[in-house]
Amino acid sequence: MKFAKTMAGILMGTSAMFSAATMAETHVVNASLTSFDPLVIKIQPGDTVKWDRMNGHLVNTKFTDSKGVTEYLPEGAEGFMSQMGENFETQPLTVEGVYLYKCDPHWGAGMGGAIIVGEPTNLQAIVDSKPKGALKRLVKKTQKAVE
Ligand SMILES: [Cu+2]
Repeated sequence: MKFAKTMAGILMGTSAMFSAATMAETHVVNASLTSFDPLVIKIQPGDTVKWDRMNGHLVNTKFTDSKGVTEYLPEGAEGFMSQMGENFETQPLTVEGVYLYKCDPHWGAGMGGAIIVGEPTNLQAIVDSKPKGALKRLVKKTQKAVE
């Protein structure tokens, strides 16, 4: 009897892991000229994002301005930076919230994007930081996507 119970526990644990693994998706964002398509992407926690057609582009979550370097990520999430031209794929994004990134060579042309993992927990905090310029436009588009 005890054995049967243990086996059931193991089987249940295994199937839970299996379903989490099969449900995780990889979402593709294409770089095209000086924009990302889709510009805002909504995914579930545990999913990954992969960028394609990245020749001449990169993705970077570090934004530099007169105040220094800022990352617009949910609390506890890790940023990322790809190599130039790399069709980069993130680790599974498990922390819910908004992740902003940009392409450094084309950020002057507004080449940035947003990943929304689950609920946009930190979006209001980003809005409250009063972003300017291209960042402000990116935040506006992110707000539009969650309306
Ligand atoms: Cu670019």
